[in-house]
Amino acid sequence: MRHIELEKLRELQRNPSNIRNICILAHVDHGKTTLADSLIASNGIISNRLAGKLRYMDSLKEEQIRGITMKSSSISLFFNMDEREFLVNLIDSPGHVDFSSEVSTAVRLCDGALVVVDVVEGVCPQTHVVLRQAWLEHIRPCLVLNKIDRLITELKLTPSEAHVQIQKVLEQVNAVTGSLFSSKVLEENTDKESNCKSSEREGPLNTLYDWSAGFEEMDDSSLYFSPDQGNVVFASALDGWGFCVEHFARLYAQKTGVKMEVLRKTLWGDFYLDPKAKKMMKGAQAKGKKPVFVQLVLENVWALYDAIINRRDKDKVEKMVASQGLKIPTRDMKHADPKVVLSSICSQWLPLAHAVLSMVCSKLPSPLEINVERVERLLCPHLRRFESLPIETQALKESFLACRSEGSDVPVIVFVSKQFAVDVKSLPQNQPRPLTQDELSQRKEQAKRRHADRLARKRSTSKDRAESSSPAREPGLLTGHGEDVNMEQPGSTDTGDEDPAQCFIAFARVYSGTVKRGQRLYVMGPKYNPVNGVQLPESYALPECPTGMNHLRLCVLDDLFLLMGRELEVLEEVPAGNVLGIGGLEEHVLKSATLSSTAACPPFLPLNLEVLPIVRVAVEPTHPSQMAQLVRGMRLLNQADSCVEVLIQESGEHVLVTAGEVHLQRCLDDLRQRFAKIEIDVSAPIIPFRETIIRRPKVDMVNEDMGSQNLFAIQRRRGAKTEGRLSEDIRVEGDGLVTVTTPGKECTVSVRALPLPEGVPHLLEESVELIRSIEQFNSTLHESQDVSSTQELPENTLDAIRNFKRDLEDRFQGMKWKNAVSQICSFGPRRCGPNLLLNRVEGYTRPSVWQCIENIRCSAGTYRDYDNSIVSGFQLATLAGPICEEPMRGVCFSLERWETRGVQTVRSVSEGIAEVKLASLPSGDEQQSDTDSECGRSTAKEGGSVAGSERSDEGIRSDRYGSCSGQLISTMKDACRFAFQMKPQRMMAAMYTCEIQATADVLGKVYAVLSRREGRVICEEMRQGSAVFSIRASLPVAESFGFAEEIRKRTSGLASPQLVFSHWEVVTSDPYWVPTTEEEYLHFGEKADSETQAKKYVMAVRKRKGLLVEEQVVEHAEKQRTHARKK
Ligand SMILES: Nc1nc2c(ncn2[C@@H]2O[C@H](COP(=O)(O)OP(=O)(O)OP(=O)(O)O)[C@@H](O)[C@H]2O)c(=O)[nH]1
Ligand SMILES: [Mg+2]
Repeated sequence: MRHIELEKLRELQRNPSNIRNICILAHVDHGKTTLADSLIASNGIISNRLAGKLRYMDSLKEEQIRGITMKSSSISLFFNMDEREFLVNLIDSPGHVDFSSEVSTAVRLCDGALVVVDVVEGVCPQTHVVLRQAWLEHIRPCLVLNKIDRLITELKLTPSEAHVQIQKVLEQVNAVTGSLFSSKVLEENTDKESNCKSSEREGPLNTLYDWSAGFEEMDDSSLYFSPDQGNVVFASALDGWGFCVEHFARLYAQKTGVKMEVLRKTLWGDFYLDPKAKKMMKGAQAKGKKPVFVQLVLENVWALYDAIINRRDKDKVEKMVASQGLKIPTRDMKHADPKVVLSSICSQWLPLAHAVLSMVCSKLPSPLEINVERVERLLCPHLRRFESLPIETQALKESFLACRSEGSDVPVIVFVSKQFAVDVKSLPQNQPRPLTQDELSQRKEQAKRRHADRLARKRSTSKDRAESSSPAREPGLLTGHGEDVNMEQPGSTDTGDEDPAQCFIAFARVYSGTVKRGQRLYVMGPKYNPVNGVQLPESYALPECPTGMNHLRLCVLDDLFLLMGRELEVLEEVPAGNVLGIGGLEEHVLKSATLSSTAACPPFLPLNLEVLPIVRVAVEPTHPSQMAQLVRGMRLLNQADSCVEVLIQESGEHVLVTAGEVHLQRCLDDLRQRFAKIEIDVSAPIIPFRETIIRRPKVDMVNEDMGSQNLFAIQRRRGAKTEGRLSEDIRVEGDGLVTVTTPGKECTVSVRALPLPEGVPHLLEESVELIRSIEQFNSTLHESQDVSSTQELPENTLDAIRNFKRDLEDRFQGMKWKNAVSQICSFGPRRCGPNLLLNRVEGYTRPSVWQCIENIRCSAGTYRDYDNSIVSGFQLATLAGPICEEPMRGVCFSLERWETRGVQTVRSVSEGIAEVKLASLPSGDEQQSDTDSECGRSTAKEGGSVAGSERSDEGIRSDRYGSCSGQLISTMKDACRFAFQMKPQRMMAAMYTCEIQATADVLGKVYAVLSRREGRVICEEMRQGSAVFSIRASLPVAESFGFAEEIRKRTSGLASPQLVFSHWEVVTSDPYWVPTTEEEYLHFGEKADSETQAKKYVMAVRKRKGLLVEEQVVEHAEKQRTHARKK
């Protein structure tokens, strides 16, 4: 079986130049795990015959049942290439979109990647994603064009047709890489252009901007996949064969006499073989000749398949085997199953593992070749420049690049990308190990002695008792343990059940230094700032964790493991450049972390998780008494899964947020069986919605033009709807301006809600990081009295902010939005969301949010009193909208008036009739007179209103600062909510895009399922050379549960969709719609009880949240009774 000793692998770990850390990336089901099987079989860990069937890396039960990989796992392999011995740390990753985060964890630890593409399906959505991830992490990819056997047996293509298909797929993959490359060059050029003035940039700078400049300078030759460069393997992982063109070049160099170098360059491409001249000629396509690749390579493969699978021509097969000089065991040759014969021949003729591993070892970089750019990016927290880090931190770059393990001054740097749970019982130290000769003989001695003792005792005691006691002692004898062990056994299993029985192993890589068992290292929290760390005395000495240091802890590496797929091997130490497992970090690390022996090390750049968790469910134990187990289980689950989120909501519910349905299923199974080990009840998925407003629609529900009369009807309805909640302090004007006064009458605010122009919400969501930095900068400015003390943002962040501002300005066009960008006070909710608050108060020039990119700096004094309350009110309003308390999206609140009165007004309790005023006064009217005349209240005013930037009365501020500030928050919140309600409100549904591949005969069924679930087909195209249609559709998340299952059932498993969250979309129907026009009455009836989609969503959310639901009840129950009696 396994023919590589652990000792050998340990020895190889010490030579980083011969280590390759690689991962296998691909779209789901393109054959990653099958490929890994072949590579594992080459090390004798599994048998060749089982390779491709076992899927060794899918060690979880669910993975085997579902047939998809759900987590990334690593295995260390040995490979001997031209007398050089290599250690390949291979990580298999999942391709299903729900587990994309696992790909991120794998990619971070690697230097290279094998990108697998199914030649029939071509480039699929996840292929794009994984190529992008590899690109972002700066790791070098190689390509495996897999499932070539499908072209032969399934599609029945000729070698020439197959050649065209393979070429097309290769072009597709290169197109994706090309677009990644060009976007990077353009980005860098823009950077250069904006940094023209800063002298820090190296190299000559063009004053004239030239688009092509970057492309010429950058070397992209090694970027593309090209068989003649040796970075492409053609394979069938299932049948166990694969080759590079080099293999055939070597073969034909001997046979044809053409030089090997020439063959390698010409085997792939538009060349043909001139048999007379024995030369390779260019222009096969133009001259209608057979390309060399078809003639010398594909036709041979096709012939073999034909002979074995189609014709079952044993003689021909034997001849072919003999001509290649292969030695196939007769047992295999005579096997009834042609697939066995085929894989037996192919694995000798074109061994897949050899082709792939030689490509890996010759084309992919070793840890020594880690690129400078990657190191700087890893060490640099987001939006910081490497040069701005402390000198000690910058010096770490050298350690990274050198990847040294020895030396007292070499710092240890380790990155943990995730943690995974394993059974404590399965840990190597808890497993029985084979006994050594000495131990065996010792045990024999002991057994003999015990046996003699027992015989002696038997003789002395009565016969009966001796007989009854002997069976109980027998097992003790067999296992070689004494009687004590037998006594202990039941007890130990009991504690095993009570025990957590799960422990965490960190999936990590050593970037510098050597880690040792029992070593103490610092754990850098994500917010740790190395600036504080460098001031520590004796940074390498690792004393007790310094007190008062935030985000820095100390941990002990209890155990080190070599990851061998399903197994672990104990290691004493691991040198730089290796992937390893670390035990005993669960107390210190949540999901990912940076460990180091020096406090100067910054936390690494956070993992770039491609998917956002979106599907949420509430869970509770079936037996309420088991709450504690559930809480513990959820905590463990959170630690074990890089993408899951675990929350406790205000309502006390325990909520699990996952990336998709499959992920959810897996998390729930894990919770039930591994972490909580209790029965749990799961709620229906909680689907996120957003609330928004739109421009007034021009047509009604029956597509009739809306007249002014209709408009009035809507307004009246709105008025009636909100009347119950209005108090005397609220006034509404015809154009949607809402004025609200605080209960204490100190402040009055007027707010108008406007829908944001198209594209703005998306831009705001995309720029969350920038907005956070802007807000952070402004809040430090706001708080500090001394403006000069604030820290400046780095230059590239400032550039990004400038671009962001410019983009916003471009989108805010028209008179309505004049100066809007400079009037922004805040983004919300949570100060970084897709809604805006504008300050349009006359006479109050609020310090701009753009202060970081402007030269003007304003300190706390320049803000008006209670400015914070206004912003907080806006934040609260946007966090939960009035339709069903879901967050708002795409709403702009414009604060148009804000008045602070001098003295508190006295209010007579008896008078206070709620009244809504519609369209009677222009918005510019004097606030004070409105209030008086409209509400008809007697109010005693002293001092009158103090508008604009004038400051309020000192006395009031000192007396009522606390309560007024609070009141203003809720007043502002109400004002925003009412302003929102004055506009046509809509729900926004989260949308998935799904790609479905289906054959023509099941296309109709796919469409039927899509339309029943409110899905919309975006595009549909037929894949060239096959009868497969590729459909892209968008589908509301709310309708997606069970969708994949339904599609699979209806199409008998022929189509399976991948759902990826794409965007938010406005649900066109009005949730509050009631018929108003004659046509609508005619069409929908007086009660209009046919529920709109939006209303359905709103009701579901409100019901879930325990809010007021206007449900239709049976009005005339007796009628039904009569009806029943008649029957
Ligand atoms: N015909 C053919 N089928 C293959 C080949 N390689 C893999 N398969 C099949 O494709 C299916 C998926 O293979 P896996 O290896 O599990 O794919 P994967 O990429 O690991 O899938 P995920 O991990 O779920 O993303 C299995 O049924 C394999 O038998 C191949 O070369 N030819
Ligand atoms: Mg897999």
